[in-house]
Amino acid sequence: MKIAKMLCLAVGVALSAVSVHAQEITLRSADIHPDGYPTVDAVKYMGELVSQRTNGRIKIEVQNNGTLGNEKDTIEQTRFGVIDMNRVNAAPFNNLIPETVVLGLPFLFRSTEHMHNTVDGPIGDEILAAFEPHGLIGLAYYDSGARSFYSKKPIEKLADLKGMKVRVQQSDLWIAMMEAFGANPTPMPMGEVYSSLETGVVDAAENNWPSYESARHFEIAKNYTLTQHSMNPEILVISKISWDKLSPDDQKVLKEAAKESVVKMRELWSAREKSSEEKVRAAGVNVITVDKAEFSDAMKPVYDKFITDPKMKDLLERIRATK
Ligand code: BDP
Repeated sequence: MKIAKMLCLAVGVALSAVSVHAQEITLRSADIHPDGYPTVDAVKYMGELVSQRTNGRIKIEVQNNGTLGNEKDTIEQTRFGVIDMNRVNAAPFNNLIPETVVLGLPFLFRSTEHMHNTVDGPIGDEILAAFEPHGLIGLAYYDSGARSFYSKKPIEKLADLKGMKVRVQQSDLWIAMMEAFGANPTPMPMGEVYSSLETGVVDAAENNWPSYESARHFEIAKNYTLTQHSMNPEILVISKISWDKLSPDDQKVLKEAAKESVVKMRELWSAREKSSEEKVRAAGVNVITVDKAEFSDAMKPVYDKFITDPKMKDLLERIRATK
């Protein structure tokens, strides 16, 4: 009798362990971009891989279009486990995680290849590791091309930015950068930029071709000036609270799928950069080329302000030395 009872108990424990193990997990992932934007499709692709590799047990549900809120707010919600995953540009992390600042520094990356070599190697890993004390696990970097100005009045030289009200992302680095360009920075979330351009709250903003096109800012700010002042990448994170609930095996599946989604994203990105550029050119946007040296020469105060301690100096030096 006693043995039978014990057996029953053992079977019961084993069964409950199985059911806990087999529990379905749906990870909600935030993105402000619309359907079809490369960041959105990359995380969906990662979700397909994860679902295949866990026999449908773990799913990623991408909630894009900013339905979960603006980037700064969703970062906070991700830190507190309200949102599981988040794909955000590096800029809104800057004030929270100083290591991320180096990635956005003006005229730092010499080429897409230089940026890839930096984020794909030990420097990239080191910056992702800096997320953990802030309740976030950095999973991957995605491309974001180069950011350039767009404005109602054409910007043809540095002096044209003088006093211009320019929307920036919510980051002290970006505020300082605009001040160094001579502009008047107005930080705000991406979702407010269209109406702010329309009503004249700002005269200009800056972004890559795909965002300029997908957010339809080209309809109002019809001059696009190829300053290409920053190649700040996108970052995919998962809440540490959600992460710690996963088994080490599941964590491995997620990490690998995230890495593989980077390869896919880079293909999607280069195609989208071209198609977005074609679309806005066809819509009659005035594309302006400038003397980039004039703009980059004005950036010394930004480096002086943010690259002060030995850690940041070292990071910057190693990025510069990267091929
Ligand atoms: C886009 C990024 C997005 C940022 C946006 C912005 O993909 O994450 O929110 O720029 O400027 O390029 O706010």
